[in-house]
Amino acid sequence: MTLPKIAVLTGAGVSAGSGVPTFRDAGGLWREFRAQDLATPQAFRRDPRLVWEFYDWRRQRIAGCAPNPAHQTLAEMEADLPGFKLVTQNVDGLHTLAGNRRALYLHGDIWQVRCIACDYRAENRQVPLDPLPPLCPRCGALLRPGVVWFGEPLNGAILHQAMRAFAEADIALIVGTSALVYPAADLPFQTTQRGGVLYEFNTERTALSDVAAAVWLGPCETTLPQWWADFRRTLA
Ligand code: BJW
Ligand code: ZN
Repeated sequence: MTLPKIAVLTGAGVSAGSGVPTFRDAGGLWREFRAQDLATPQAFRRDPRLVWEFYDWRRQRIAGCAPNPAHQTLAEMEADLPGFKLVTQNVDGLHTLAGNRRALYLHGDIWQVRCIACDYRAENRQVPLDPLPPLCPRCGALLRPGVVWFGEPLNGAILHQAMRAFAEADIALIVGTSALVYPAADLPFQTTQRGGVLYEFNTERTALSDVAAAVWLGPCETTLPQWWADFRRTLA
């Protein structure tokens, strides 16, 4: 039997069950804070300390979070299916912690810092950060979080690999994302335009629900492991 090629796009909802705040649903970060004040290059130029306080607070919160059964299921899928590709919009690193070795991080990594003046970049897991804002050890300029803000281009090579994964997929799983942020929200259409199917896992319906062949409504930390257990039996 030929195993299906599966591509997965995850968003903040996959980490909600681990205690990481989402952005747009009830209790989400963009309900309390304005994205344009905290997640744009203009905001960082205007007030780097404020932006760093926001990221420092989130890093502290994420540092206390562990992968949940949805992350673990996606790690199992990567181990079991040769044609499996995981693409995430999340910056929390929980997919890697769960065991995914080839996850594509579209919006960067909250545990990376990079210099705004020279080419210094590094992993930095210090929580809380001291000093705040952190400074480049090479040239003394400001460091910034290694994430992709609104109005910034995504890493071209990562985006290219993600588009290819969805274009080649027989099945695309869309897990815990409102699918409102581009270009990530275009990825599922790469699959449907070439005859593949979408399955969605979310606590609410989204703009993609009508395009999906099936929607599993509920916390993905419950629905995704159940779906995978059932689907794996059909492959045996
Ligand atoms: C559960 C659950 C549970 C809860 N189980 N489910 C019009 C068309 C095309 C593009 C644009 C446009 N207008 C503007 C743009 C550009 C802009 C954009 O898309 N804006 C939209 C808002 C319209 N995009 C960009 O700017 C991107 N760059 C770009 O386009 O560059 C072009 C360029 C080229 C050349 C030169 C210059 C530029 C960059 C986007 C970067 C997004 N960054 C952020 C912050 C990252 C860093 C950080 O974390 O701080 O990424 S914003 C935020 O949104 C974050 C997320 O990754 C992203 C997506 O959010 P996500 O994951 O979907 O979360 P939520 O909260 O929205 O949804 C959670 C879902 O989970 C909900 O549906 C819940 O129901 C569900 N849920 N619990 C299952 N237990
Ligand atoms: Zn520097």
